[in-house]
Amino acid sequence: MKLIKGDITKLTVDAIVNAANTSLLGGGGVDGAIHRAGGPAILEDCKRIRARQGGCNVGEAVITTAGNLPAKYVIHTVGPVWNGGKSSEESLLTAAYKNSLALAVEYEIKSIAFPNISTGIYRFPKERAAEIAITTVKGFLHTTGADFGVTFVCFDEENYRIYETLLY
Ligand code: AR6
Repeated sequence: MKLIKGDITKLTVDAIVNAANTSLLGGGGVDGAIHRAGGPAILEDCKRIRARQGGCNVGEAVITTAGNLPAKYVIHTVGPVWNGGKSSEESLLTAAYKNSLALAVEYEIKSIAFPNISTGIYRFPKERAAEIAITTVKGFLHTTGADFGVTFVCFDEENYRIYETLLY
């Protein structure tokens, strides 16, 4: 597992993960950045998925082209909106990481980069979100024996410091 500070749209990995919403139609934050940098092919794929299954539920994940990005795929997952912690937010965030990883295995992806899902517009407490992200990824790699590189990409300094403390 690797940690970097920066913009996930710049990474040359097999898949980058998007912190999307249930509509899959784009938004602000990292979602906005991915659609802006990747171009319209990503939204076209998202619309096809919407036509098929009506979007993406919280905790689930879908996969599209990465359009003009250096990555091959974008895995769109939907983290929970933080609502005080009593609305299954922790298990839904765990599911978002797990289901993204399961899709990665299915597509024979060898390298994947995650943003800090739910910790922006969705206001999930950053420290707890980082613990969940790291524990879930570690657990998944351990139990499945999956062999791929996972990069945590922190955009803001606060998240970067939290991950640095937890990982090293
Ligand atoms: N690269 C990596 N990380 C980024 C980037 C970037 N270019 N830009 C922002 N982040 P957020 P959420 C970080 O708000 O909380 C959208 O409108 C940011 O610092 O993007 O899951 C969706 O459509 C933060 O740590 O996602 C949804 O409606 C992290 O990405 C909603 O926001 C996640 O922040 C999802 O909210």
